[in-house]
Amino acid sequence: MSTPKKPGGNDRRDDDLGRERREGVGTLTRKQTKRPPLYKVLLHNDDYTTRDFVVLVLVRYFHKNQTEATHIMLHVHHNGMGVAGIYPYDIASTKKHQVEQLARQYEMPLKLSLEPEDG
Ligand code: TYC
Repeated sequence: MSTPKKPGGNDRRDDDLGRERREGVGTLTRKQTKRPPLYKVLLHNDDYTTRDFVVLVLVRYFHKNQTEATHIMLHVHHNGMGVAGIYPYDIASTKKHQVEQLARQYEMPLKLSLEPEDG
């Protein structure tokens, strides 16, 4: 049985396969649109970073609204870590560095890490 499709989801791999079948240029066509591996940006709990600072980071760098940001912050506070966002490696890495730099400026010990999305 095939995997059900998300309604309205743009499945680029399926589009590629269709084009490959028509044009017979599988390898080349697929290479151009293959999705990059994704990385989770993880936030780690600590005792000193303020809740407001974590919420600010989630709003400013990870485009969460106030409600979502507060929810994620509390999840990290209670469970030790949580996902701020999921991005291709370069974007994930840049966000990690930008937030760590901001945390350093505000003298907060906030730590972030990256983890491949698929394990
Ligand atoms: N534990 C912190 C406090 O009680 C809040 C906090 C939440 C810190 C999430 C870091 O990633 C974090 N002030």
